Amino acid sequence: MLIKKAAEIRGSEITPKWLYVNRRKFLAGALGVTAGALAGRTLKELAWPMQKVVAGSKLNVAQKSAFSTSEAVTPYDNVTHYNNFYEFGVGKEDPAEKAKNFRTSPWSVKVGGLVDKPRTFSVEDLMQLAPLEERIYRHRCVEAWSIVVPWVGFSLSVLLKEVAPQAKAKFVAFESFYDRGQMPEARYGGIPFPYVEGLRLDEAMHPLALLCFGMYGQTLPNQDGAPVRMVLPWKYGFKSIKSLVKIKLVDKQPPTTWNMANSSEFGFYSNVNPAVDHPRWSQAKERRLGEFSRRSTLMFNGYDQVASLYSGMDLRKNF
Ligand SMILES: Nc1nc2c(c(=O)[nH]1)N[C@H]1C(S)=C(S)[C@@H](COP(=O)(O)O)O[C@H]1N2
Ligand SMILES: [Mo]
Repeated sequence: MLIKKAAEIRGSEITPKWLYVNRRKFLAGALGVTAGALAGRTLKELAWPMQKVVAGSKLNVAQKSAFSTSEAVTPYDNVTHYNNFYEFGVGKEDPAEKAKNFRTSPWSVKVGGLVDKPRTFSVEDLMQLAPLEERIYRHRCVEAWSIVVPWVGFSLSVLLKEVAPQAKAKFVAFESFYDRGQMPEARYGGIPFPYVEGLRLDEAMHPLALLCFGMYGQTLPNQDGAPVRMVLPWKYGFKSIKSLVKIKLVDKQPPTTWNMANSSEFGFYSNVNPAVDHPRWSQAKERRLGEFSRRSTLMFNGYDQVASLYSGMDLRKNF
C-alpha cells in the first residue's frame, strides 16, 4: 500500500522539490519498518494521507528568518491532514475534508480596543505591513504530537505597533471566525465558539509571535487556519488561533476557549513545559508526525528566548 502511494507522490508537480526529498526520506523510513514495530502506534497518525496535495497560491517570501530551526520539516501532507480545528470537526482528518469549501475571501481583521489607531484590515492590507518571512518553527500540540512547519508571515508586533497600543493595554484578545452555516460540525466540538485566545501584551510583542499567512511557500490551506492565523511556537498548539477576525487590546486577562472549557486542564499561559504534566497525561515526550519514536519535549519547546517573559513566575501555578 505504501509503495503504491510512493509512486503516486513521485508524479506530483505542485510541491517544491525539497519537500519531496523530505517525503522520500519519510517513505524510506516507513517502508523499512515491519508490521510488528507498528503495533501499538496510532496507525491513523502514521499513515500516509490519501488526499492529493492541494496547492494554494504562491507567496512572495522576501527573507528566511533567523528564528528558523534546521530540523527536518514535517511533510506537507502530514501537516495538512492531521489538524485540530474544532469548527470543522473533532477528528484529526475532519478539517482537511470539512473545510474544503470554507470561504476565506474577502476577509477582514478588526483591530481595536485600547489603541490610538483602531482599524479594520483586509488580508491584503495586512500582508502589506511588512515583508513576508519564512520561519521554520517547531509546533507542539498539548496532545503530545509535534510538527516542524515552514510558516510564512511576520511578527505580530508589526501589526500591534501599527494600531498604537495605549498605556492601559496589558493583554491582547484574539477571536476566530465563526459561522454555524459554514461550520455545522462545530456543534459537536464540546467547546464554546467563536474560538478565543489571549496573550499578555509583552508576549504578543515578542518577535517570535508570528502573524501567519502561509506555509510551505503558499497561502494557508483552509484546515490550517486560512487566511490568517497566529503561530506561537513556545506555547501549546491551541494558543495558535486560526482564521482570525478580531484582535482587541484590553486591560484585563481575556477568557480563552480551552480554559473556559476545562480550567483545571488548560491554563492561560500554556507554555510548553515538560516538567508540568497535563492532569491526564505526561508532557515529557512528544511524537513528531511521520516519525516512529518519541523525543523529549523541551522547555518552551526549545525557544529559550522567551524565558525572561516569565522570570519570577511560578510556572506550575501559571500553567
Ligand atoms: N479557531 C481554532 N484555532 C485553533 C484550533 C481550533 O480548534 N480552532 N485548534 C488549535 C490546536 S489544538 C492546534 S494543535 C493548532 C493546530 O494547527 P495546525 O492544524 O495548523 O497544525 O491549531 C490551534 N488553533
Ligand atoms: Mo493542539
